[in-house]
Amino acid sequence: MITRNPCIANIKAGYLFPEIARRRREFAVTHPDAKIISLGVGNTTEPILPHIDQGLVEGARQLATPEGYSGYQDEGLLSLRKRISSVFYKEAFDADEVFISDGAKCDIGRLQLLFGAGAQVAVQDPSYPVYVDGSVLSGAAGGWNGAGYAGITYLPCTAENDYFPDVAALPENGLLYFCSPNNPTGAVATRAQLEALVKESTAKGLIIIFDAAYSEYIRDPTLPKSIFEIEGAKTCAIEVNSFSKPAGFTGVRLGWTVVPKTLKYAGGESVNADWARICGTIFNGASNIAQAGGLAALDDEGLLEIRQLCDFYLDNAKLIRAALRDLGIACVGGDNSPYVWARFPGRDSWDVFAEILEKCHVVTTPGSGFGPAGQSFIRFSAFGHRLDVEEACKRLAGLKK
Ligand code: PGU
Repeated sequence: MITRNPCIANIKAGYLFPEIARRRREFAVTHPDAKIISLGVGNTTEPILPHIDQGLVEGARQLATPEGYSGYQDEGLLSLRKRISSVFYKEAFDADEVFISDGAKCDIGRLQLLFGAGAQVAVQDPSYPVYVDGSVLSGAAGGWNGAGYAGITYLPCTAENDYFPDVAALPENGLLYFCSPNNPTGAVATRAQLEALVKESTAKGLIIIFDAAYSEYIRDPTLPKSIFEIEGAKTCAIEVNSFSKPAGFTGVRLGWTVVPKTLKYAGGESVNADWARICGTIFNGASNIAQAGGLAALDDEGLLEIRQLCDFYLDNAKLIRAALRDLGIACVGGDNSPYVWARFPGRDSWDVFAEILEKCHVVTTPGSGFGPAGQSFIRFSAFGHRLDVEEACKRLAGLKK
C-alpha cells in the first residue's frame, strides 16, 4: 500500500477552527438548552449589501446569454485585475501582476509551491495558523517540538514590543508571513515599522508574504493598508488579499494576490512568471459570478457598501472591547481590525475558552491556537449579528463570578 505523506504526520492536531467547532458541538450535547453565541471563527454574518449583490446576480444572469457567457478565466477577468490595481495600488501594477483567486487562504497554501520544502519560514507569533500549518504540510517545517514546529522562526509579538516583531531576528534568505491588521492581535503595523521590515528583508534576501485580508478595517489614515505603500517592497514582497472580510464574500470566495514583476529569487528568476505557471497549472480561476460581484464591490457604490459593512463590524468590536474593559480584562485591537485580543494572565487559553463557554455560552478562540506567544490570550471576533454581540457582552459579566 502507498505510504502517507510524512509531512501530514508532523501536524500536531486538527486545524484550530474545526477543533473549536467540535468542542462547541460537544458542549451543545451536554447543554441542550444553551443558546450558544459564536465570537469564535472570523466568519462574516451580515447579508451582502444590495449593490454588490446586484453585481453577483447580474454576473449569474450574463452566463445565461450568448453574449455574456464566459468559461475559464485563468488569472481572472482583465477588468477586475485592472480595477484592483487602481483601487488598492494607485495603478502601480500591470494587470499581469494581479492574480485573482478563490480567496486568500487558498493562495497562502499554493504560494508555498514557489519556495519548496527547503524554505526557512518565519511568522509573527501569534499569527493566522494557516501560515505555519501550511508550511508543515509543504515540508518547509518539521515536527512539533513541544513549543512550536521545528524549522519555523517564531517572532514574538507581545505587549512588550507593541505587537511588532524584532526585525533583527528575521532569518537570512527566508520567507516571512506578515499579517497587518494582524489576526489575532488586531495590531496594525505603522509606516515606520513596515519600512524597517522592508529594509531588513531586503538586506537579508527575504521574501515577505503580506496578508492584507483586513486592510479595509483600517480607520487610522496614517496606517498603511498595503505593503506596497512602502518603498522597496516591490522587490521583496507578495501581497494576498480577499473580498471575504470587506464585502462578506466568505462563502462567495474571491481574493487576489499581487506578485510584482520586479520580484526575483536569489538566482534572478522571476517569481511572477513562476506564479503564473503554478496558477495556470493547478488553479482554474475564481468563479465568474464572484468576479462580477467583485467588480461591483469596487465601483463607487460598492466601495461605500464595503465601508458600511466594515463599520458595522468595527462597532461590534467596540462593544466587545468596552464589555471586557468593564470587567477589568486588558485587551487590544478592535479599532482598526475586527478582532479583540484579551489577556488572562497566568491562565491557559483553552481553560479560559472552556470557562467562557461554560459560564457565558459564548464561543471564542484560544490564543494559544495562534502560536506559543498567544498563550493566556483569547481572541474575540467581532463578526456577529448586533443583537448576538450585545447579548454576548452582557453574558461576559458572568466571568466576574
Ligand atoms: N487571511 C487571514 C489573516 C485570515 O484571518 C483569514 C480568515 C483568511 C486569510 C482567509 O481569507 P479567505 O479569503 O476567506 O480565504 N480567518 C478566519 C477564518 C478561519 C479560517 O480558517 O480561514 C479566522 O477566524 O481567523
